[in-house]
Amino acid sequence: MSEVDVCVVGLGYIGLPTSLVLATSGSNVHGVDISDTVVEQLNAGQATFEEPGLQECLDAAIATNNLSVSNRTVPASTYIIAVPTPIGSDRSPDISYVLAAAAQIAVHIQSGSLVILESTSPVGTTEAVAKAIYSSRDDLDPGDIFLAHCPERVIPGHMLHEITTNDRVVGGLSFEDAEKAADLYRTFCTGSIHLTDARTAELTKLAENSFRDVNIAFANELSMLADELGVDAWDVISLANKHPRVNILQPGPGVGGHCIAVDPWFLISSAPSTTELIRAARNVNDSKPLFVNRQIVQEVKSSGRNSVAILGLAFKANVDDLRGSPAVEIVERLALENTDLMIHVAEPFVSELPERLGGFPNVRLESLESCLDREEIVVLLVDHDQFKNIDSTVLSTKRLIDTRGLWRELNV
Ligand code: SAJ
Repeated sequence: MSEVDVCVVGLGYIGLPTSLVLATSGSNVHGVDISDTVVEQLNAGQATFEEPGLQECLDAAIATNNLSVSNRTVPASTYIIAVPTPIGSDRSPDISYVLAAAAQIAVHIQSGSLVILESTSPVGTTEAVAKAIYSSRDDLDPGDIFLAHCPERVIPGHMLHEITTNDRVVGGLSFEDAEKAADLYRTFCTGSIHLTDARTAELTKLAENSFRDVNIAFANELSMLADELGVDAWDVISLANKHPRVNILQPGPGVGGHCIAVDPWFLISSAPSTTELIRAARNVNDSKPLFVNRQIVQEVKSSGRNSVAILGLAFKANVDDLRGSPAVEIVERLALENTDLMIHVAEPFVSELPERLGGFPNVRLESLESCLDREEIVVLLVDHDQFKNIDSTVLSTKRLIDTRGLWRELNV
């Protein structure tokens, strides 16, 4: 392979698709990941997670000869940091992976290099990356390199479409930095590129995800309120949404994944006394799994049964991602607090139970058919397409807890 144009650090849910679309759009890309399994799998031509079109895009990138993958950063004209930014046990942001990536690329950087931070980050992180690079390189003067934050915006399930079509916000440490980064995105993105400064871009991304969290919290609170008042929440939402200026989101068993449930904490942590609404929304969404647990236990008691079927473990529909999933949390609590209850789980996107559930003797992963054949109580936690197609005559014989309102549409 000839000289590397872009070195992407972190080949997870964002770094991998970004590397692939860059490679298929003509850039020479070197992808870097600390996981040997990820590197081996990609070098063997296999996509590392379930996402529509990802395998085909990997095949296409390999065919261009524009893609290489290893666990070491290499010299390149542009570096993209796409590593995780989790929260710690005290819910404060942990940017150590970003700073570690900055240290890795700092050794290769030259005057005129472009560094882009894609990871969702607390306000001020792009400046911290600049500081980390310059403090380890006495030979570079501030302004010698271009630095920008270009937060990712893709939604799992539609990543490859959104990565090339969504508008992007590019925030530079200077206007020139933003312009330089925007040029790279223009090579593969047909959406508009909006230039701003790095801090504005950081806060914009956190505002987007917090906005969604607050709106889902409203739907979740409404669903609990409707339950208390004996009204169907989905009827209310569907009727309220007929108003031209109302658009209530969908309630569920809680908010999962590693973005919507995490990013609001970056804001709360930065400005604890100015983020009351954002914190309240987090608390509402975090309380929803407990509410569902109580519903299940109540149904078990009133039925006199000692087993249930749980449909879905993923954090949302049609993905294989179990990270931060409220469904996993619900099953774990149920198993832990009800040792006499047998829990049969159907999750078509996984072949084994996640570590958190694997140790429970009363939790078993089964096929959907066997769960439905055997169980009277059926709890829907994820609205996967497979669950939409269950025969309504089968469902009509069950005691149902439908946390997503999926079967309501089937008029069961
Ligand atoms: N959820 C509901 N009700 C809804 C919508 C979602 O309960 O009406 C739940 C889902 O089931 C899931 C969680 O919320 O548990 C989050 O799912 P999501 O589809 O809202 O979002 P993510 O986490 O898959 O992706 C979000 C997106 N952000 C926004 O829509 C503002 C995506 O564009 C971001 O790129 C992504 O976060 C990210 O990585 O930041």
